[in-house]
Amino acid sequence: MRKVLTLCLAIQDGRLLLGMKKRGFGARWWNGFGGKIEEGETIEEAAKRETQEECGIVIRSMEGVGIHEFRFDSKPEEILEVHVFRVDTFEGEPIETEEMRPQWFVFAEIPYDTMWPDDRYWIPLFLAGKKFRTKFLFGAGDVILEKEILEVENLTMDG
Ligand code: 6U4
Repeated sequence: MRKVLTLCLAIQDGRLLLGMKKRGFGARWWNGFGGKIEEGETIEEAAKRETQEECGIVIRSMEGVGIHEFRFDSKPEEILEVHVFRVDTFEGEPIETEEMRPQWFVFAEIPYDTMWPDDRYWIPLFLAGKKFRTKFLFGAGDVILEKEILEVENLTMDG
């Protein structure tokens, strides 16, 4: 079973916007904004809706830059297909919501130790403007058991 999710990361003035997830999946880690696709939505629409719900900003332009496939050895039949977007322009100021506490980080101070453990492997590619496809298998305690990080020219599913 494949679940499609979105993950939006905004860059402005050499800083990266992350949110401290206050509840749910990935709680107590700094993360991008995003979540599930609702019925009738495109992936892009879902990405914009979740970002607005979670930190108040309205995305005006973004680009799809990566696709992750996450698996957990406790649930091997399920693949989380996470579509990553780089948010280039938006309206409004990030605000704290029930789900997230947003904060800007200069690139040198990105808090990898309190982020999903895969982030340190692909956020540098993201910051360098690359496109990527990755696969990670997580074990108990969300440790990485297997990983594959590919830089790609485009994101087509069979590419
Ligand atoms: P709801 O139903 O909103 O309570 P929630 O448990 O908050 O669901 P969800 O599905 O909204 O979670 O969003 C999960 C978010 O976490 C998505 O933006 C994708 C992101 N994510 C999941 N696994 C990740 C991983 N290994 N590394 C990462 N982000 C991940 O950087």
